[in-house]
Amino acid sequence: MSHPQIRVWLGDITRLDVDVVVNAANSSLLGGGGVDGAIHRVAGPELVAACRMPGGCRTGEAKITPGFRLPARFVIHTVGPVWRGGEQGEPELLADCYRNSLLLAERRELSSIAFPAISTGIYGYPAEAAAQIAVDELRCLRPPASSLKELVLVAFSEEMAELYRRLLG
Ligand code: AR6
Repeated sequence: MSHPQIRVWLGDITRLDVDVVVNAANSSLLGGGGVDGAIHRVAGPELVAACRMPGGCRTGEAKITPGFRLPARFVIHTVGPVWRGGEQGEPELLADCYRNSLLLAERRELSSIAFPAISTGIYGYPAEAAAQIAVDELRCLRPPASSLKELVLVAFSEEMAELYRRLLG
């Protein structure tokens, strides 16, 4: 089994020069606020055109597009769950976001991927519980033929970076 390196990076995900950045999108995939707005602003109008997919993207699923003007070659759009107290399947759906994004990156033979803290902004998921899910999913062993070498957890605040560092030990 393969064991990609996990690192924490503090800053704006749109500046990262990795193979693919993950976007915390909504099910329309047509843009929004938070990290989604930042990614669309930097990638340019071609991104919204590429995101016009029949059916959009359901919660927990992941779809890939080019990165256009971003330093990253691709964007994986995933839709995190809206926090409704934790009894509505939120943990499983959030884990699906990480799992399906990693699988999609492997299917495209990509080696580096960066994740924002999906659902922890506008969607209200408590930061510590969400960070634990992110760390658990990224720590899962990958298949021997996996292309993935580097997994980046992007924190947009010092608190989130500390949280990731603590959970990673
Ligand atoms: N780089 C890295 N992380 C960021 C950035 C950035 N440029 N900007 C914000 N974050 P959010 P959600 C962090 O709200 O909770 C949109 O409208 C932020 O601090 O972007 O999944 C979509 O269209 C937080 O930790 O995503 C959806 O409607 C994390 O990214 C909805 O928001 C996620 O916050 C999705 O909400």
